[in-house]
Amino acid sequence: MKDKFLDVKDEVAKAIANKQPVVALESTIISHGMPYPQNVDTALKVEQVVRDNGAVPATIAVIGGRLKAGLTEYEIEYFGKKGPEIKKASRRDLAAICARGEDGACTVTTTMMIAHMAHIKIFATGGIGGVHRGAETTMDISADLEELANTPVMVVCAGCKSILDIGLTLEYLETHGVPVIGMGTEDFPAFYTSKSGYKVDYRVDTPADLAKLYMTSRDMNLKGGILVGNPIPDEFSMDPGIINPAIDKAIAECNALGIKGKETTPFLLAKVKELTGGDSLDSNIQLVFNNAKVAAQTAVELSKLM
Ligand code: PSU
Ligand code: MN
Repeated sequence: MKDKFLDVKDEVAKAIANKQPVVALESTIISHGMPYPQNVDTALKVEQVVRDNGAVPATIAVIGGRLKAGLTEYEIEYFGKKGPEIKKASRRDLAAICARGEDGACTVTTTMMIAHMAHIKIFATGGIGGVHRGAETTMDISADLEELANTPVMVVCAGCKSILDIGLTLEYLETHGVPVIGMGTEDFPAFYTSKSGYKVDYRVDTPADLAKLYMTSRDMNLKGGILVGNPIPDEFSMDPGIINPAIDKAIAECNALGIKGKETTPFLLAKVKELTGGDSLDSNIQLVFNNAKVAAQTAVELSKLM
């Protein structure tokens, strides 16, 4: 399918037209979230996990000024190789990137936007952006939260990293009316570990219940998305005694170097990975697979309700 700005890959367009399950996947995680070649390998495997669980994957990106819902293997490889050279595209970048015919890596924000344009309802990622520690002076609050407040896509993530102020992130989501759901848990997960010390609003135990919740929100015409915190499986969870000091050190270095704005999150992600000697990357990959599985199963249940 083609329109003025958006290209929906044939397989994805067919699935959407036939009310079959589709799961959106983001591309910043490929270009900025992981190193090459693990990023390409993971991106392709995540698509396979979505397929194995009965849904069609649609990795979302901007290529040559076109919004893409669904990438080819070649395009995923291209994205992974170019890595952080590709501009990280948030909401404010989208028009400029398209007007200039450039490439853009889609964050949670722009993946939600493009998924919604393409009528995709469920999106799986690793972690979302949020309110940064020290935001009371820097005002660094991810546009992801604003998008969750406004765009009706369900985002399945493993919570957020404590590179953020998780408590303030949840406060912000509450203010903006975003339901925060725990998949099989009352605890909001902290990405590398299953518990952040904060509670979710509601616990849900099955993909069918997630699908029903999403449908109810849409039927009620409520604006905004739903955030699902799906904890990292125990066997891949990290030792808080290792990950927490690494995060603290990464933040201290970030502040000392005066890194600001959109560079902050990619810097922190890379630093944490460096400080944990690759262990954090393994956990990161596994939790993305786990989110893709839950998202695909939810999309399957959702297609039964449509
Ligand atoms: N947090 C992670 N992994 C990620 C990101 C955040 O644990 O890959 C990426 C996502 O694409 C997210 C973006 O949408 O960073 C948020 O960036 P910022 O904090 O600049 O809004
Ligand atoms: Mn920011």
